[in-house]
Order: sequence, then structure tokens, then C-alpha cells
Amino acid sequence: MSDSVASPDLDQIVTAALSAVASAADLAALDAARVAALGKKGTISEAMKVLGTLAPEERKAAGAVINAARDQVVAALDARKIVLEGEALAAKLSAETIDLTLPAPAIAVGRLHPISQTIDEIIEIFGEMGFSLAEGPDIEDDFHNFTALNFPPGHPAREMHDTFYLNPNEAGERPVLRTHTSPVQIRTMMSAKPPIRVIIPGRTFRSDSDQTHTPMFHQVEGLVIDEATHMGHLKGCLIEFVKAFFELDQVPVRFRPSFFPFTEPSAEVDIGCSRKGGELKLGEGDDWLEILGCGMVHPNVIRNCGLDPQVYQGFAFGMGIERIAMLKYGIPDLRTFFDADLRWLGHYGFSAFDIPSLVTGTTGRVAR
Ligand code: 2U9
Repeated sequence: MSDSVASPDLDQIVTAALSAVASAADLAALDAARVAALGKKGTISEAMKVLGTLAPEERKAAGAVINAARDQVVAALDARKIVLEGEALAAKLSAETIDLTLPAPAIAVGRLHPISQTIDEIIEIFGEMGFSLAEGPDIEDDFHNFTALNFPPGHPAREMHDTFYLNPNEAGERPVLRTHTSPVQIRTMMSAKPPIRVIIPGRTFRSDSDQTHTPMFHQVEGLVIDEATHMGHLKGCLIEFVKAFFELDQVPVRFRPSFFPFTEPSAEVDIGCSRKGGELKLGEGDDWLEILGCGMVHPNVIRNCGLDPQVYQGFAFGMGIERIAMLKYGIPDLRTFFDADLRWLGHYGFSAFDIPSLVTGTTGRVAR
């Protein structure tokens, strides 16, 4: 081997390079050590250049020695890089740490609107009975909102003064702000095969505004369709709902004959109450209070959805959410629901921890 790449020299070069690598405190220092050893003018690269000056018979052995030295430095650089990258990542992560154990503010300022809470309670009760949740668009067409539901062409509900219509589309049809959540049941029946068990809470719109009506209000409707469901199932289901919702062990319930285009027979449901001394008490007394409507789905509606009414039947019901929330929570004025008054919400609103449960009570109110 030639003196110009003699081992002592190379040993020194390698030792110096390894020491620079070992003492590099960060990735920038490590890169500087790499350039000093392996860069164009680095100590190892300069040693390699000597190979060109050697006689061919010496070149092979000297080349092997220098390559081994180079490999040693490269391996040290790679190993140190992994360590420094790990340290850099750990430092970054610890700088970004969020202390999730910080206490929540002593006063929970946010409140759930009573409508949201009431919807959650209804979903909890019917969910336990095996109903699933369905949703649909606020803007509907005439077919889903009226025609499929067996509303005849001249029905008063179709009038401009009862219903909000939008400007006609390219086809000349006027979209409508849905006047009930029933179009969602139509969509469900047209897309899913029975058995069907759904509840649909949502916004509805009617051109009506006075002390007991607002142009937008909320409804929840339910639908059961299969081959064997009858009026007895409807009664049992709704009586159980009323008991769970109003948290009453016993409650007098009355099914009063009524009429809707989409159900036959139809009924309105009243619960027993007392109004003695001007105070409304639910579940006892000799007075009645209407809370919802229901009926067996009209065969025409089943047929309009592409199902055979000789095979399929079932029941449906509907109720106004504001109305039952007012009764349950003693809220006296409908219009306050939509005032966005934070003092009202502070009083009638719910904590996010008031999670409705059939075990702990549908109200879900916890100690505050
Ligand atoms: C389909 C078939 C039948 C839904 C029903 C009622 C009775 C009802 C009112 C209560 C107060 C609306 O909010 S309110 O003004 N609703 O009395 N709703 S049966 O019947 C349906 C729905 C969809 C396909």
C-alpha cells in the first residue's frame, strides 16, 4: 500500500470524522460533519483522490481500505441522524403538548336549546323501541309533500296562504318548504324494503304566525310498515312513549277519532290532566290535553310509494316538538323559543351533560 494513503493518516481522518459525528448536537451540526468528511473537499474525499495517483497494482488494496473507512463514517452519520431526528421530534411534540387535564370552567356557559334536548329525548325513547332515525330536505317537491300523501288536488293545505312556495324551477314546478316531515317517510318507503321503523324529527314550515303558531316549527313523526302491524301496536307504542317522555308510571290516554288524508283510521291522542287552580298537572285529573296525532297508513299512500297495500300495512304518528316541550318543561310562550335570548336559554336550556337516558330519566338532568 502506498504511503500517501498510509493507515495512520487515514486512521486520524476517520477518528476526527467519527468524533465530529458523535459530538454533533443537532442535525445542522451533523450535516456540517458530513460535508467536512464526505463533501467534495472533505477529508475522506481528498484521501480518495490519492487513489488516482497510485500504480494500478496498489490501487485495489488502497481502494478497499479507503472505502471501508468511508463506510464506517457513513454508518456513524446514519446512526447519529436517527438519534438526532428522534430528539428533534420529541422536542417538537413536547412543545405542542396540550394539557387535557386542565379543569373545565367552573360555570358551564353553553346551553342546549330545549328543542334539541326534547329531540334527543324522543330519539332515546323510540331508539330503545327499535326505531331508527331518518332525515330529509327542508325544500321539497309537490309529490313528496302532498300528492304521495293522498292530499287531493284542491286540498286547502296546498293553498298559498298555508304553504310557502318557492319560485318555479325550469320544469315549471314550484318547490315547497315542507309543511310536515312526512315527505321523509315517503322517501324512506320508496327506497327501503319493509320492515320499516323510523322516526323523523325536523324543521317544518307553514304560513301561519300568531300566539300559538310560528312560521317555522319542529315536528317529529314516526312510521312503522310491515306485514302484520295493527292498531293495537300503534296504541301500545304511543302509550309507552307518553309514559317515558312525561316520566309518568301511569297516565290516562284517550284515542279520539280524527281525520288526516294520509291515515285511515286516524286518531288524536289526549292525555289526562288537571287544570285546577290554573295549574296544569299531567297524568291525573278529569280533563284532557291533546298531544299528538296518529293512524294506520292509508292504502293509497302505501300504493303511491310502490308497495302493495294488500301485503304491507302499518301506522304513523306526528307531534309538534315545541308543544310537547312546553308541556314537559312548563315553558309558557311559544315565540320565546325563537327569540335567541341568552337569559331565556340560561333558564330553560340544558347542560351538555344532561344526556337523556331511559335508565336515569329521559330529562337526563344531572346535579349542577
Ligand atoms: C306517511 C304516512 C302517514 C303522520 C301523522 C299526524 C297524524 C299528526 C300533527 C301533529 C301536530 C302535525 O305538528 S302537528 O301539527 N300530525 O297529527 N301525523 S299521522 O302520518 C304519516 C306520515 C307519513 C307516509
